Amino acid sequence: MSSVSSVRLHSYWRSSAAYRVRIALGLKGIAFESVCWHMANGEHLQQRYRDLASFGLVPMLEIDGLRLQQSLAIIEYLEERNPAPPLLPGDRAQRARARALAQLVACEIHPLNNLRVLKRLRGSLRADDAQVADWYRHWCNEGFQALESALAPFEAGPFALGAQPSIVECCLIPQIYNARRYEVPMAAYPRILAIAAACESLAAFDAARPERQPDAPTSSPS
Ligand SMILES: N[C@@H](CCC(=O)N[C@@H](CS)C(=O)NCC(=O)O)C(=O)O
Repeated sequence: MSSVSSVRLHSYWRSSAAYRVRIALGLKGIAFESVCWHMANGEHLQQRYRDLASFGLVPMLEIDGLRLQQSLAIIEYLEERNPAPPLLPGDRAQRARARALAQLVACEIHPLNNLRVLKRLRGSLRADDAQVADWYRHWCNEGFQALESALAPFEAGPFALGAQPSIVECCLIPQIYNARRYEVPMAAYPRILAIAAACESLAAFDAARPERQPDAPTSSPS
């Protein structure tokens, strides 16, 4: 196995894209240090963060002398660097399916509900809290409906692709956290809920939870 020293994840406790990478690092058993940027206060928009992470988005992973951006690219890097346990299936067709399910969350749900999108709705488009929540739930439901029906025929479980968690759970579990935060009704998604329940007992998922991060507030946040 490669050296695991000096792995630093630039993160924010509530960033779901950072949460994906925390899960992947945990599943791979790669120790890391968190460098926290207070996104709600706009720290990720400051030049000192841009100097490190040119996209100005969280997460960024410092590893092997590299600075990696984009959570899915980071997870694929980790997969190639530390192949065990695999987060992608060995079979090419299954790999394509796994990536498609992960991207359904990361490319179809999350970008529409990102902090800067919600800020724009509240700001220049003058949406109120109820309208923003409605927007959030709408896109979350659209994505979860597609995901639920894509997952339903596969009964092997308990995870999306079978006996082990994969890149799909790295993306799905943080999105479920967000959905619960915005009170998206989840009863229509039994397969998604079953996958979430299977992940709950695993240490890597527990350690990656937002509330367990060093920058998580000790009292209940808004
Ligand atoms: N596609 C990117 C998304 C990264 C991203 O948008 N991260 C959010 C936090 S979850 C962020 O930095 N948002 C900043 C903003 O919206 O201002 C990835 O997967 O890493």
